[in-house]
Amino acid sequence: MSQEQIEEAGRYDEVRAADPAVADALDDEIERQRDTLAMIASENHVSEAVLEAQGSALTNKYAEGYPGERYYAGCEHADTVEELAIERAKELWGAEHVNVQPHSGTQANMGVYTAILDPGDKILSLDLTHGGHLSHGHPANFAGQTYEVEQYEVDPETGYLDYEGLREQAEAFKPDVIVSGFSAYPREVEFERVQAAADAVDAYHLADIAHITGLVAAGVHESPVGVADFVTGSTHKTIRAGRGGIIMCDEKHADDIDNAVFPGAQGGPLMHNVAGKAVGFEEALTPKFEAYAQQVVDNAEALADRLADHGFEIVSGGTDTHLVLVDLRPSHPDTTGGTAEDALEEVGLVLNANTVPGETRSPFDPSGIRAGTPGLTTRGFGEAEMQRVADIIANVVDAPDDETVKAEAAAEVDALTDEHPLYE
Ligand code: DSN
Repeated sequence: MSQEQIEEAGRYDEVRAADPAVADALDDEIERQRDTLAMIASENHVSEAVLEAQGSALTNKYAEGYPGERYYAGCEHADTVEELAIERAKELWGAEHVNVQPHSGTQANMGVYTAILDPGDKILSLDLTHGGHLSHGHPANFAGQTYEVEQYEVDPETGYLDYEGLREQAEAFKPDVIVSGFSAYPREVEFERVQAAADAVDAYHLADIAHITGLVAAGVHESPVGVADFVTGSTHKTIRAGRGGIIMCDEKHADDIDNAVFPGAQGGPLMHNVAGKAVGFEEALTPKFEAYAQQVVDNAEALADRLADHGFEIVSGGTDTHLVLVDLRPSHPDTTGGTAEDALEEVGLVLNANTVPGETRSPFDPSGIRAGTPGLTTRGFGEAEMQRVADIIANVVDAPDDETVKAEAAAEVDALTDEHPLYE
């Protein structure tokens, strides 16, 4: 096909022929991603290559088991793809053993819990409102319902993890596992200090690096691999390898982890997603990805600095990672995170309302907003653009009902998305 024919045919013409309603929604989603600023800290834009791999015919294949030891015939190409994903992951993170089959970060955590805990065993993890994650033991999640959970908090004054406090809490609670790794913690995690707390009570240490997989792989964040007993992550956030999860551990835990994932917690792996992981990991094994990861962090710092200049309270005073957590209460006592999220979405900037340490509102309409830079950095944004983004956030949050302000902000979003196109 000529370029013109390809453009005319459109991205989803097979889907359109079979199902116009779904094709419309898929087209609209591409348009939405092109025309908005994706700042949900856990999101990113994968490459066309990862998209293609995830849309491949491997979706048809059952491959229960592991390469060379499957329960079904016809797995030779599934084996190739899974072996490539594993080898590349080992190289990226330096792990002895890798399981690439978890369907998500939560499934990866479930795999580790299944491998090492019995129902009623004890988990010590960070409170959700302080930046933890549901799968670390929230009462609404299987982990909270299956295990006995106690939670630690960040220091209310500094917003940093309190490693001494964690150790004291561990000595009192005597957990079977301490979970480190977070979904709304903007500072570098000192995994050795968490390990010291775990060692003090002879507990396992599970480091969930879902948010920072890419930063760790690129060496711009300390690595827990070789420190913690188990490292879990998701593969679609900072690592840009498409939706899924991953577990890393030493060889001595390999069989326990593999058996816990399959047949313990999952059935057939999503081999098309494993193919996406393989392709995304290959892309991440390049100097270009290292530069990307460093830019993600530089951009987050630029965003935090400019928001602070506008008078916003940045939790912990800044960031070392890909995300910025803003406590709106001191600067905008009458504006909830939900109001800010809605007004920003109206102008095309998509982030999420988030709880903050010492939360005084509800998780459904909390007091903060969380903004991440992985997606915008993939689009090619640098620090200068992040300052413009911070100005949009500040102007809209200062006047969420002012239509003139919002029209100006929407025009600036259009300018930024035009300057840095996506999925052309
Ligand atoms: N829901 C993701 C996040 O936004 O942090 C984590 O699973």
